[in-house]
Amino acid sequence: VEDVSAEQDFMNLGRWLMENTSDKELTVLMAQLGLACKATSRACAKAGIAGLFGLAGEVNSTGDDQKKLDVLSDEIFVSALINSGACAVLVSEERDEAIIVPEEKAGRFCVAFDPLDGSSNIDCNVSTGTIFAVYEKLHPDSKDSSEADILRTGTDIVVAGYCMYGAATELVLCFRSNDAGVERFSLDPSLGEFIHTHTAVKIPPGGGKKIYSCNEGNSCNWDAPILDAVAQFKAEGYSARYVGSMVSDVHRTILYGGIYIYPADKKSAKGKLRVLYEGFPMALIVETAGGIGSTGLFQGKVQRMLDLVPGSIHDRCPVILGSPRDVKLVLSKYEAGN
Ligand code: P6P
Repeated sequence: VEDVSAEQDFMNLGRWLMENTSDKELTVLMAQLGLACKATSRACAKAGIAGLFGLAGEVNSTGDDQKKLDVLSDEIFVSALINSGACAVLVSEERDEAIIVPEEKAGRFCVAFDPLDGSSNIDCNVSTGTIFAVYEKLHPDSKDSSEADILRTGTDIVVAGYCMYGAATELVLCFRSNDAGVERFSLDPSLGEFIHTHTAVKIPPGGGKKIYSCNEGNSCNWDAPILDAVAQFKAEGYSARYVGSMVSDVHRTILYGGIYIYPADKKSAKGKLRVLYEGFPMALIVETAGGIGSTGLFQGKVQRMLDLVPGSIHDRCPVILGSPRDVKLVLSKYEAGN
């Protein structure tokens, strides 16, 4: 066996899962999530040819215009997850209500997902992505399931991940139960397999590449601490990088270091981003990579994002996440009593 050459030793997602979790139901669930990511990647790549650009005419729970690819990717994930036989509750950004999986197809896990986050970028071919968080039911042996199984703190998450549909299609996973850390897989289209490329990814400490990422078009509504922090980043020579697609902005932040900020402001007391399928998964991945995920001042105190308890499946929270040095600089502005 030792003489198998490295280039023939494909560590694909399936093999990585088998070697890193003994939970067969979770392995099937993750394999189905991987299939849905591949199918969504293919749909995004073919959108122009297949006439999938443009609006589907509906509006989703966020109030965004639903684009054809949004609807298609939502259906791909819902079908893959229900047919995994591993899910009991599904929450999709594209659906107002949670899906309680029929008993004959139900399993132990609950998945919250944004099937195509950043979809406003689709028609101009800017990268988008899928973001997901996996919980185990509160009472796995019970036949009953409800939203209560998923309206929990981010510290209960079993697996967090995202898939970025960019120049390459890249899947990033974090198994809370596993000390492997943040794992990167890149899709080899010729094989149709996610190949493991990086293990135990760590975010740079901050102050290296000096990048801050936020929508400065909202700065007229920001509170003083955020204004002061962004002013300091500029004074220190930081570059502004903002794609407007959370997966792209957070993936760059994890790999290059820096900070991604979508704060609460005068117009939106909870900010814009959703707790279950944007804030939580990204905060868990960033924390596992050695970074910080904070809400900034929220509901009267500066909080660790993962400690929140969402009040509803589409609840929102402020997001300040990235390299420790950079997030601490922002939080110091709150401590300064700004
Ligand atoms: P804004 C996309 O709609 C999204 O949910 C995230 O992917 C992205 O980071 C953010 O909203 C962009 O919001 O207000 O800057 O357009």
